[in-house]
Amino acid sequence: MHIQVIATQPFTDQKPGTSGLRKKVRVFQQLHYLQNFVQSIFNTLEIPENATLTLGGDGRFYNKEAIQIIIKMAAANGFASVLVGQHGILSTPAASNVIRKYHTFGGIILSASHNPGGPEDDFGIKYNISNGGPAPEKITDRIFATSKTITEYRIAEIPEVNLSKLGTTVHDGFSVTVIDPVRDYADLMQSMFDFSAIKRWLATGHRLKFDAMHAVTGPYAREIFVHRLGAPADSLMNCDVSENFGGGHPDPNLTYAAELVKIAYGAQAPDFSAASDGDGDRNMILGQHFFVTPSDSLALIAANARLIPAYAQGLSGVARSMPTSGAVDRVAARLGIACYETPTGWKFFGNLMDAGRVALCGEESFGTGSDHVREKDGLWAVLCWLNLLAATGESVESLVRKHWQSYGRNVYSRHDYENVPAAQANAVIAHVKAQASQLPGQVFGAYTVKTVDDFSYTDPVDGSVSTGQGLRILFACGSRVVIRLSGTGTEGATIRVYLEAFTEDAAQQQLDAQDALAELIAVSHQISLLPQLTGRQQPTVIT
Ligand code: G16
Repeated sequence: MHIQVIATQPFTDQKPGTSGLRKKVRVFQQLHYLQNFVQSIFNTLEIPENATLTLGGDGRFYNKEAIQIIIKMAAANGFASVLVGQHGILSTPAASNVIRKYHTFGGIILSASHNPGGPEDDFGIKYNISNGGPAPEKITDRIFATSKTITEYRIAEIPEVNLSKLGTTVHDGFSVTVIDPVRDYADLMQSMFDFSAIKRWLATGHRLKFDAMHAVTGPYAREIFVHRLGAPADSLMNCDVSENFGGGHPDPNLTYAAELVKIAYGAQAPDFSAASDGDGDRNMILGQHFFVTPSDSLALIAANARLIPAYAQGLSGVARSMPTSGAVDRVAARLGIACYETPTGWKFFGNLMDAGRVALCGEESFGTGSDHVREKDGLWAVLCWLNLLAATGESVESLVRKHWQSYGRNVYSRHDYENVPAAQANAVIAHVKAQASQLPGQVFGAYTVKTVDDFSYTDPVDGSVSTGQGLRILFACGSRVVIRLSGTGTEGATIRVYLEAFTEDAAQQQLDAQDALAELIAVSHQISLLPQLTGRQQPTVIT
């Protein structure tokens, strides 16, 4: 096999964010840009003999071209083989499953997740390690450092692989196997959940609507919900994968999944509606005229996990990201199991799961998952809910309301201010930081500030420390405001303001979250001066 060594110049902006490197497609299309980053990944790794790389993406624009380049670079950098999803497509949780099931050395996942796709939109790439999870910070930091000094990359001269045809091709001892992306994943799901009970639930007049948002989970949803669980074909919507996600924003929340939300709040609303995102790791759960916040979803799954065959023996522990509400903490306390609070980013859960400390994790950003893989998993979350509905015979709304009655309600909302000029966003953060020492003790209406800090995390397994993970304003009554900048955007900055108040009052629990949090929202503006510093009066997205 002939290997070309191509001279290149470093780029200065290849720092992985919350979940890999995300940039506009046009940035990735610059000469050598993708290749530099891939070579930086490979240079960072010690690739053993006979190593296999898992490879796949969410099918967005530029996926196919990038896959061919990465296959050739894997061949030139010492990998013995590559397992690639058919058409170059693997959902993120399915890729994690492939890495684990076939014990591959690691994986490259091409995805910008919930960000829009197309020639003018976003692309992304991240490396997952052999446990199937996103590379931890110590590896992503090394990749970034390498990208700043890189001078050449290696690429093999082998023919393009026919990604549509399942099977193996070999070039000078280097093999590429195109695998069925759906079967292994669907088998895993069937082994974890009570498919017979869900099937019965669906056969006895209950209706489900699943929106794949023109993204990667379409074929998985068809196999699982229609072929294996017997749901009618019209239970699915937007299930054909498109390179630009039908021109939409494949982010399953109340704003961007508006088509599904309209159905779930309509006259003929299905019993259960759900959506997932671009690469299939996020989920949104809806009942009839009822939205379940991701934080509540996590708490409810934890509280009822024993009804799901995979967790019938109970959970070892749970974890949530810092901005996620404390609802799951209350469940963990009652169950007498450990609960960990990590920074935003699924990569922080990996060590806890590998050490057997937690079985269930979740984030307010519509991510829930368990130790069956090392990524959050949208369809898994949907199946958790279907299993709980089938096992209890309750509706989504009654399950959640009963949960609140029993545990109290962590009223919760996140306000996003997208595409803010970076200088303005930084000014908001700087303004809060500057007051950190004076705020404690100050009274804002019903709220007295208790502490203000910038969250830092020491991984209990390997002792690594991550600082600067989000400003926390904690109030004496237990309510809190968290402010941080997103690490996944590609344009300007996104300010995220997370608002949480706990109530055991039954009347308060009935309120819409925005009404219940109205005063706290006003206090957050008063403290951060966000409206004045950004000129934004309203968030772009409320979840
Ligand atoms: C990624 C990470 C998540 C994180 C989310 C939001 O999700 O995997 O752990 O919660 O981004 O991060 P940020 O608030 O920094 O934008 P995904 O679905 O985009 O891969």
